[in-house]
Amino acid sequence: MPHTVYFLNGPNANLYGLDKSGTYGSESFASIEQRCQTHAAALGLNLEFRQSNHEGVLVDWIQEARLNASAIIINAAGLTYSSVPILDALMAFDGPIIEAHMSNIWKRESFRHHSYVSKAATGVIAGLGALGYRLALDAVAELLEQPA
Ligand code: DHK
Repeated sequence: MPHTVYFLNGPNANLYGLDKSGTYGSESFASIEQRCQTHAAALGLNLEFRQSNHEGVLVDWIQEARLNASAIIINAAGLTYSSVPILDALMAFDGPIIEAHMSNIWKRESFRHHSYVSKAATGVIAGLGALGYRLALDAVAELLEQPA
């Protein structure tokens, strides 16, 4: 049975490629997902790639992952810096958790320098754009190969 990985994306991630500031590059969110799906398939992973603008929906999906997934990759976007409910849900998940950000959040405004998600994360990848998402998939593939 292939491992299932939930890749959860938070508010406004659907606007990647459209955002005028260029912070998140020019690739569309749909194209980023497609490249992640191709990479996950090559790694033998079953990928659930989802996006929501709503905190409670993300919490529901993290709880769902407890039953259906071996690992979580999460870019909680703006909720990274405020969401105790997302942190609490992640703390109840047993497998590896990778926190991923397109941008280098530590090079940006100071309000982006404290992440609640990091408290639950196995590791953090930031600043590499969509490449970081594929590296996050590489990381979970390796972590899931290791004996528990
Ligand atoms: C994405 C967002 O939407 C921001 O709110 C975060 C993150 C950074 C990213 O780099 O992917 O601050």
